[in-house]
Amino acid sequence: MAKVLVIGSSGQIGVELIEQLAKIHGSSKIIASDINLNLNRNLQGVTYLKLDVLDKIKLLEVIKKYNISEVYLLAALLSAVAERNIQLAWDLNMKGLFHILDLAKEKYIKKIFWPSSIAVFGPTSPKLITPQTTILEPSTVYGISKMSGERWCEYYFLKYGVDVRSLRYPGIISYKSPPGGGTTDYAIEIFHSAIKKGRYECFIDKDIELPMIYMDDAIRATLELMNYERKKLTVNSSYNISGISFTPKEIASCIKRTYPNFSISYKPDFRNEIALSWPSSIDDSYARKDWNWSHQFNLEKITSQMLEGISNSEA
Ligand code: AKB
Repeated sequence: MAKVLVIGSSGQIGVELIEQLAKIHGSSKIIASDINLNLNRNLQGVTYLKLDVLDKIKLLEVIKKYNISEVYLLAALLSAVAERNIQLAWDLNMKGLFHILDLAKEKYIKKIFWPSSIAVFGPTSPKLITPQTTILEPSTVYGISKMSGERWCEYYFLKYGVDVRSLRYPGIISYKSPPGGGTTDYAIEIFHSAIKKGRYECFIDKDIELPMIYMDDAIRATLELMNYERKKLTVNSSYNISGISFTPKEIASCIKRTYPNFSISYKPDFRNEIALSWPSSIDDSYARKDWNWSHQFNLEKITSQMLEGISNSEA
């Protein structure tokens, strides 16, 4: 029986995606791999493997051994850490993708999910309701790798018929697993800090509005896209996807409704520049039209889920 391989399974998205994939396919069908396995989070029945996506020989071995048909390639360096590790970011974000695309071209894999990001947009892209097709001049290492990756995904689909599907994720908010070095991470740190310390020092300015999505919506979008009929999909690179948009000031005032003494201060660092280069809001009408996408979590609902989830997990 064909199986599903998740590469980068210990990361923020990986941990929650594995849970959902195990529910859909059965845990014995899921192979979870990461270069740094987090053995505390193991799900019963799932096979956990240490795997470096840059090691193509081992990758092929795993794909053959477990009869993998579908791959979720989540291993990547995000925007903030990528700025400090340019070469590693390029190697991991691009070579990892090439390995998987080539294995699909050689017919070892049938279907791929590869996440792109709103980081493909840059200072010259329209800032508001940023369209699916527009100027893409990213100013970050991460954004450059995601933009190039999108072009390669479309190329492999058109030239070789590789079934690769992708979403341009906004900042993803969740509490079950820590985020991995992105610019939108402030919108997660703020909840942990509100509960533990009653205050938060934010690394981007109070009025910078960024697109965000709650993890449950992001996972649902991913699985909906992966299970939709390929011939009905009209975007072969990566779909814009949107949940909500807010500023640090807005999220802080939402937290204050539950924690009236919570305070926020601002000390922008290099991540402020990155945030300024990204859109404030996203037009995801292609996703809505092509596969009926719609988000379910607004800021109030996200805030209550985050505060409750973090409090319960720390109790
Ligand atoms: C980041 O901040 O780097 C990521 C992203 C928007 O892709 N969360």
